[in-house]
Amino acid sequence: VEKADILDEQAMARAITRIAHEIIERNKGIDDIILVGIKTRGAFIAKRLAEKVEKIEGKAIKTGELDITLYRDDLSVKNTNNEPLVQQVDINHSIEGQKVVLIDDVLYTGRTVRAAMDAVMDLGRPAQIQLAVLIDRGHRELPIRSDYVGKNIPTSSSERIVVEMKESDGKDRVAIHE
Ligand code: 3GP
Ligand code: 5GP
Ligand code: MG
Repeated sequence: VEKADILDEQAMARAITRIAHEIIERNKGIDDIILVGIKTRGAFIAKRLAEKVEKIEGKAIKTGELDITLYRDDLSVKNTNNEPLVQQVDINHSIEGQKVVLIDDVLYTGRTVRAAMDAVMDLGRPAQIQLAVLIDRGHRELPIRSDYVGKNIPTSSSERIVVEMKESDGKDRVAIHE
């Protein structure tokens, strides 16, 4: 059951534009940055951020992708024994001394981000790892926070954030479902 719309197409575009500016400002440019999207929708957000950043700075930014699958019977239920598993690492740049910005659509327990950080650090020693998410829905189970947030949405554990993006869903929209 749909309860509320959180972001429409325009609001999502504005959030991504703002985060692009924040990434550039905080890092004083983009020379030592790699944007790494967590599939599926995190990778779409990463691609949109990369396009935005490249337009603003007038040069290319390094990008990559991680495929991390969660083994949960019920995706809305936390506190299961199942952990996210890194399936594929697609980062064709040296990590050494780079600032890696992980990007996901929704931040929840933080376990996926932890798995992503492990995968990145297996490749080398980054100077920093930062995190950007479109939605922070709370309920962290690890000491993880996002450096860049599109919107904070306090949720109950039984609620779900539905993220639709043009690349996979034909439209851009974020809503809460019960
Ligand atoms: P995403 O890969 O684009 O993030 O995990 C598969 C999909 O299920 C995710 O798409 C996400 O949109 C959706 N989903 C909704 N709630 C959850 C959740 O609590 N955990 C996980 N892993 N996915 C969820
Ligand atoms: P985690 O619990 O590890 O922070 O999140 C697990 C994965 O599921 C992440 O990729 C996250 O984006 C996604 N996720 C968690 N909760 C939700 C949700 O309510 N809606 C959507 N669309 N994705 C979610
Ligand atoms: Mg996700």
